[in-house]
Amino acid sequence: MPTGDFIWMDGKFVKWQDAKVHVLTHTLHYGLGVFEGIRCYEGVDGNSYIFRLKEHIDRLYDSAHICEIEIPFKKEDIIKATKECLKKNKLKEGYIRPIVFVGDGPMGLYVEDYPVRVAIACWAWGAYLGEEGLKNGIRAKISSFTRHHPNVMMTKAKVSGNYVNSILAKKEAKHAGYDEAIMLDPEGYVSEASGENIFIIKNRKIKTSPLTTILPGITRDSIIQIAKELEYEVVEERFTRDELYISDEVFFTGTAAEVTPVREVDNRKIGEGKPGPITLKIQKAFFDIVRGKSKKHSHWLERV
Ligand code: PPE
Repeated sequence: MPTGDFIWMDGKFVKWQDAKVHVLTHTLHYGLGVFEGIRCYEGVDGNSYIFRLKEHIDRLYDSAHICEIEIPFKKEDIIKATKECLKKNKLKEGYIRPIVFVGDGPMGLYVEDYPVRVAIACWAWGAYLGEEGLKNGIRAKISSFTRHHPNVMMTKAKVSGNYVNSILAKKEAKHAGYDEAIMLDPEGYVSEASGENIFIIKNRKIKTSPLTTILPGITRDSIIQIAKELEYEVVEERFTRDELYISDEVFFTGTAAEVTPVREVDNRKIGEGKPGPITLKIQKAFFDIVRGKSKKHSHWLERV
């Protein structure tokens, strides 16, 4: 992974090769850490803009709150460090990864007082599911792995340990020759993909899974607003696997995946088996906003 030369760690920048942790780092053993994934785009004016930075940092603090982790920095400090990280690494465009984790010292599950550490790294990251996928759509498979039960893992928190479920599902889908896994919730309704939220469209009506077993995606929220402004009806409602099969269009949203069309699910063509017109319209509106081509929602862009 081509990361930048510098990583912000616990309040200061260190060289990439010096951003190390001890093998007895608590999070490494038990998975109790929280993180974010944020994108920065080069705008049409040549400046860099971070997409919905405030909302990502708010979610980082919410994730920490859910896990009873106290972040030893103020939100303003993390926001400032995120911007500095891009500048220091001379990245005009890229992906930013803040992570809050429990450091080394005590072991065992119940620890009264543990060291909370924070790091922010950034790197250049192209289309998550490939340029080809972004343009022509990807093939997805319903996973044999169920998405977290909301009383087993906290799905509103972006917890490191939650991603074991995602990795198992993603590997299974890739081994079977697909690009991505779609997971059902414990009751059998469509939840989300391994690292993306999901939208379906039927007769111009747009549906996305409600905030029950999913990560409340910031891209998902942006797309709901964009679609409504384009005068589509959007509902947050549970839907089944077969409803997915007979949709006219399906797409994924995520910071990394942006707006990626899905052209096939479980060997069933979705619509005509290529990105549908509404998906393409929404995708274009999204990219116009993140690159500042459209002045709508300019408050979503934070100048670096
Ligand atoms: N669901 C999950 C499980 C998830 O991990 C993500 C982000 C989303 C939905 C979409 O959320 P948002 O980015 O706020 O729109 N997944 C991150 C994972 C990337 C990785 O492989 O690491 C991301 O897109 O940054």
